[in-house]
Amino acid sequence: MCLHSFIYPSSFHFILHCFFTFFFYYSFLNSQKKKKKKQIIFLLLFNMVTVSKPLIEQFLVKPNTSPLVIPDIPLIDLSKPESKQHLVKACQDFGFFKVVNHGVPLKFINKLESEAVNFFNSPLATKEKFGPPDPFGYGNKCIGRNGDVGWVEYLLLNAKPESDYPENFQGIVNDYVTSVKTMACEILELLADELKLQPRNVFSKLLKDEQSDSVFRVNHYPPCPEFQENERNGSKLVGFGEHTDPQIISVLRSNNTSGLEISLRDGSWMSVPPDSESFFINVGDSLQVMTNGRFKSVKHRVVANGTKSRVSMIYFGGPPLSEKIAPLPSLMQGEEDSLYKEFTWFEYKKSAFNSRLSDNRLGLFEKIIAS
Ligand SMILES: O=C(O)CCC(=O)C(=O)O
Repeated sequence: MCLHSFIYPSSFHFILHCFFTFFFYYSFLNSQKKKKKKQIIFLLLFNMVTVSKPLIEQFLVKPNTSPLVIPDIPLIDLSKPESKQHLVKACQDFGFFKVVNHGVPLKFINKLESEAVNFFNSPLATKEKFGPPDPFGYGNKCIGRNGDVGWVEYLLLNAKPESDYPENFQGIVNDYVTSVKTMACEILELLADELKLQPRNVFSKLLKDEQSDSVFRVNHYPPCPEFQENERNGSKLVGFGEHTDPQIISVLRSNNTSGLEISLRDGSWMSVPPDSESFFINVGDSLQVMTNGRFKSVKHRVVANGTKSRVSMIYFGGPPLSEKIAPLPSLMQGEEDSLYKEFTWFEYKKSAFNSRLSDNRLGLFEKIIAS
């Protein structure tokens, strides 16, 4: 797919746009005096050079350092009794892991993926009927409302059962989300067990609550052949800029196209090999706070590529808006101080929505502890 076809529904629309733009400038020029005409032509030429070159450049980032030693992504088999210990270790060390034997039926995954592919293959005008996202709906290249862009189109949906979805997604999203949420709750309960927290649903009840503010997102990163030229210069094409997820836990599944990268403690970026039969789990900011920093909310990003399309679906398990997010007292040892000021999920979400993707969103809620 070339640049203009990702922006315009068809080449015809692109040509029509060029024609009217040319006509507009031509009539405008004819209405000006000779000296002014020269200035305008100069400005136009200048703009043509700077505007035609940089479209792709808005989406490029220079690669950061790669890890010296590439660690293994923790792999957790949910059918094994010892998975609890591994889960806690993975949340502490990486804030990220892969799960197998997850119990989510393959047919739910496949149905949703094929419906997502149909949706993203439909004409732009059809997709735009579901946009712009407010906060739910179809979005294209603009992520959030603070100027973040990525080589991605997406559907952001409410994860509550019976929400209003594009017609072909009805039922299919519910089946998938219900099943993935069950897995997320099981993981959260195993974590609570291993941390000796009572009751064991201390985290999972927030996702199970009727008022849980959970969302579901399907992302499509189209291939971008124009990018291959830049790839040779060592740049990367941003699909989804670096960020942490604000919620409690995120459950990600993608097709077999790579692109996801996680940030390691030394600041390097590690590419996560895709695996369409497993799920990847991210610790979110809220879980980091509830564990007073024991679990790490993982910084991650997606790089798109020149030839293959990536489709990912992510369930973001969040608490009710009124929920106070604070370190669990039963986890605090001795004189341990809370690292965070108190806030509700509503306050944190609002603050996150007003920030850029890469901002340190939790920074605003950290306490400065006198030593
Ligand atoms: O598409 C992906 O693989 C991850 C996207 C992501 O991080 C997000 O939607 O928050």
